[in-house]
Amino acid sequence: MSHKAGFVNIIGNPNVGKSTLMNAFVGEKLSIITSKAQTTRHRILGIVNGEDFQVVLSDTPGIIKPAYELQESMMGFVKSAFEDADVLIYMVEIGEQALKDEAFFKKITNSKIPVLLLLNKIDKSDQEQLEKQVQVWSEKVPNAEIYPVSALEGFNVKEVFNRIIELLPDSPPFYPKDQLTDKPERFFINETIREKILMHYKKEIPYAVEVDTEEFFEEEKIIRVRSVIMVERDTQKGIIIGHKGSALKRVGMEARKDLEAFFGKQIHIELYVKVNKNWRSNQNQLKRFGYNN
Ligand SMILES: Nc1nc2c(ncn2[C@@H]2O[C@H](COP(=O)(O)OP(=O)(O)OP(=O)(O)O)[C@@H](O)[C@H]2O)c(=O)[nH]1
Ligand SMILES: [Mg+2]
Repeated sequence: MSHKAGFVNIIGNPNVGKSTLMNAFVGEKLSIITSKAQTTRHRILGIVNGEDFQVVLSDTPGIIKPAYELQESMMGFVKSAFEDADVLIYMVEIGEQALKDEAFFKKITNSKIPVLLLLNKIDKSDQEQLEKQVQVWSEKVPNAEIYPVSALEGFNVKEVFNRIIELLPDSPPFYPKDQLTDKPERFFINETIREKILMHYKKEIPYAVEVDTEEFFEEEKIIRVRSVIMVERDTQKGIIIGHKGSALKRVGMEARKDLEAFFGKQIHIELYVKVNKNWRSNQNQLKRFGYNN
């Protein structure tokens, strides 16, 4: 029996729904999703296994012009996703403008590998607008196959997945068939906590935050973790903690709820906040948090 396998890498502007799509393909909440741009900071693998196929999806950060080291590193992940893709998914949302980064856009339009351009969030659009948009994008990216989708509502997701399988090369699997992702448990703890911070804090705060799980003990019935929320300044620390610790408590409670569902086990999270001045611009700190590429 023949077996197909390959890398399918999802790229596009911030906030267009890349992570929502990956989670829909995998059927698990591997990537965090929020209404804010730059939610995803890493390249995250989501592996979908079948008897005769293995699709290795990559969710990547939204493409931006980097302003500091962290963002440089995020764009490094995007770059790497161009290098090993067997199929490229370029996701755009209804009504958006093209990528601000010309070089990345050229890589898509000059791509030698198949490009699926997914026009997302069509649940927010009507037939007339949709037809116009398909026209616009087929001119901008003539080498792509265009699919209107709703990652949120699952519209056309299955059809796109079937097309991906058709396009994959014959190959043995790259990962064990029971593997779902390349990231360790701690990563999902960090990300879930960061998702709550993106949801509950305004302006610059979520962008100044990094989460690091320093301790992870798995017992038979419970997982005990100790995670530190890093901020860049003292004032940010006070905001994260909130009045009598109420804001921090909410983050911990909500993260615990999600993580208990994810791991299928009781979780105890100890959270604390630490100032780590300018970690976003510090190469050594970034390396420590997994932004070395
Ligand atoms: N209406 C609608 N909203 C969607 C759809 N797909 C995603 N969204 C919403 O769009 C927002 C961004 O979704 P994400 O999946 O986090 O987007 P992303 O491209 O991964 O964003 P970054 O990681 O910041 O680059 C969230 O509020 C999603 O719920 C869709 O098909 N329809
Ligand atoms: Mg994302």
